[in-house]
Amino acid sequence: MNTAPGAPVTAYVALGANLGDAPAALRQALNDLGTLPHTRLVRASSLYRSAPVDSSGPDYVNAVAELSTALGPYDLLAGLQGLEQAAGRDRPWRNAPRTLDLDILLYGELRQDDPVLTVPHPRMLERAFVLLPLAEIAPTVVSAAQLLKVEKQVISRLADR
Ligand code: A4P
Ligand code: MG
Repeated sequence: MNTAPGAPVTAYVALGANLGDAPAALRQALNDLGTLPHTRLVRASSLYRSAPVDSSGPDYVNAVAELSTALGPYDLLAGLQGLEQAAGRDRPWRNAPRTLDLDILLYGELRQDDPVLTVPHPRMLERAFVLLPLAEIAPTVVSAAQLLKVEKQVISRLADR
């Protein structure tokens, strides 16, 4: 599935963690994203805190990063999974608490739905913990109507990145 790098594409990645020192894990991951091959970190949102949604354990810390990457979407996904592994990610069950989760929200204009990769991320529009940080760094990507739909979800801005 590995492909040669092509022209740079803008991709948005959601970061989440609710085990260990979650803010530290997210800050480390934001740095590490810029070290992926053919990839540059363009901007990063603040860190946000919210209760687990369809998950368990401590509150989550979430953020969104904008990347410029010449990696293809599957290579980017593999790179993100490598960073999750390096952060000690265990997968005992779906939606289990985690030290680091990195999901591709958007990859350019790509629309893809297969067992390995679905973009746009199928649950992103349901989640304030994705839409608020995404709107912070990419206000034109999220509409007011989309933000209105998640406005009742409790989420607080924790810190600058
Ligand atoms: N996969 C398919 N599409 C993608 C994509 N766009 N980005 C596949 C990343 N991976 C994608 O992921 C399972 C499989 O999804 C991968 O093998 C990949 O090929 P995973 O990270 O192992 O499993 P997961 O995290 O349990 O599933 P997923 O789908 O990431 O979970 P969700 O739906 O994103 O939910 N509550 C709060 N407050 N904050 C959170 O961050 N996160 C979740 C995870 C639940 N509740 C939360 C939070
Ligand atoms: Mg994931």
